[in-house]
Amino acid sequence: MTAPAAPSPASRIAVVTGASSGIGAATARQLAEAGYRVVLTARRKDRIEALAEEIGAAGHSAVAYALDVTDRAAVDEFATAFRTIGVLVNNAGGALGADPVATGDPEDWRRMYETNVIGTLNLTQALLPALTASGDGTVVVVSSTAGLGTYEGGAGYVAAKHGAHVLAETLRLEIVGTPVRVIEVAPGMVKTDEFALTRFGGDEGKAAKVYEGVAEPLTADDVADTIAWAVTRPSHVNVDLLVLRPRAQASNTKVHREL
Ligand code: 8X3
Repeated sequence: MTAPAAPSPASRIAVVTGASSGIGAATARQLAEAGYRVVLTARRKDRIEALAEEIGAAGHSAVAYALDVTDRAAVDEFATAFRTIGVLVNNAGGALGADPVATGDPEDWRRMYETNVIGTLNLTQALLPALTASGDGTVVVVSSTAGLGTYEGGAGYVAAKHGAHVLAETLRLEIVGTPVRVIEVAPGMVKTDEFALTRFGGDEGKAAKVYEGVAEPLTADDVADTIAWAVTRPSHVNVDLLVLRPRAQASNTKVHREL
């Protein structure tokens, strides 16, 4: 097995979006442990500041920067802080609603496109020069199995995640030959504190139903582990796309539930 590659000095900074909870927070912790200086971004400043403190107390390096990925002016301002960075993890995003196409709220669709696609576009465009300047950059797009296939009630989210998937795939084509690789990680059912709750507007009953009877949904740590693994492969290795699901989930529509 190839040992994890230690980040070179020019590529030691890793920016993680949506780092205030779930997959983003877990990824930040793991990249910090892998030797990166982690820049935590999210809208909720108090959360990322607490996480930066926690990572610092564990003997690693992290700073917090409050940022809304959909605010392009703020993203551009953020990017001026970096001459070089090694890793950008585009994790911010999420689902809103699970309505059929016939009745879905266009505003939910718009917001999902904004966070999952435009947010990723904003950060990637703004930081690509610094990733390239490092001589060894990695863009990670945390998409979803919803980016690869659809399911009933999922169209708004599925459409947005397909957008994120296409962004990753196209960017890889366009920047081949530069010292930047593009990794897409597509998780299936992950049980985090907020994903399903946010999707269902805070309705705990509906959120719980998502995972009902599923033996072991993935955890944020499972996904973070995969991201950290892919990022720490030697520079010439590009893990294009990694799909991960819990064992109990065979597809977007085939989930084993013990009820
Ligand atoms: C989460 C996977 O199945 O809720 O990105 O769309 S799913």
